[in-house]
Amino acid sequence: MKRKTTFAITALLLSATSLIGSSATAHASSAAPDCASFCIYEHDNFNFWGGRWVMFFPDGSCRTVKSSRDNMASSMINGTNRRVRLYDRKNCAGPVGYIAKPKSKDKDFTNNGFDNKLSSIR
Ligand SMILES: [Ca+2]
Ligand SMILES: [Ca+2]
Repeated sequence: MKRKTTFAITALLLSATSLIGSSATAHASSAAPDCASFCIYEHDNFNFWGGRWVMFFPDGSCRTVKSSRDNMASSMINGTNRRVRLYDRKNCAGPVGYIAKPKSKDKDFTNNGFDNKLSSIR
């Protein structure tokens, strides 16, 4: 009985160690930044050279970017399972300017005609 318990604890410790090991490896090998929710970055390539950025938690309602971050976004990471719509105008008015697919990244909005335009998201 005692031997069984010892074995169980050892197995638990081993699995915990391998979990820590694998997550550390994943972190070290991922050079590109990530975003747990929906993030916009002032610069191309996800804020790689430093700059302003904003994280949103999209839930289907409209979020207007605050004025200090208005018309700023040049790249985005959508870490959510939602399709996020980006608008040039505040309060999600007017046409959708850009649609961010679930679990997608775009390192530059220029080729989408949407660089430095983002004012609200839904
Ligand atoms: Ca705008
Ligand atoms: Ca692009």
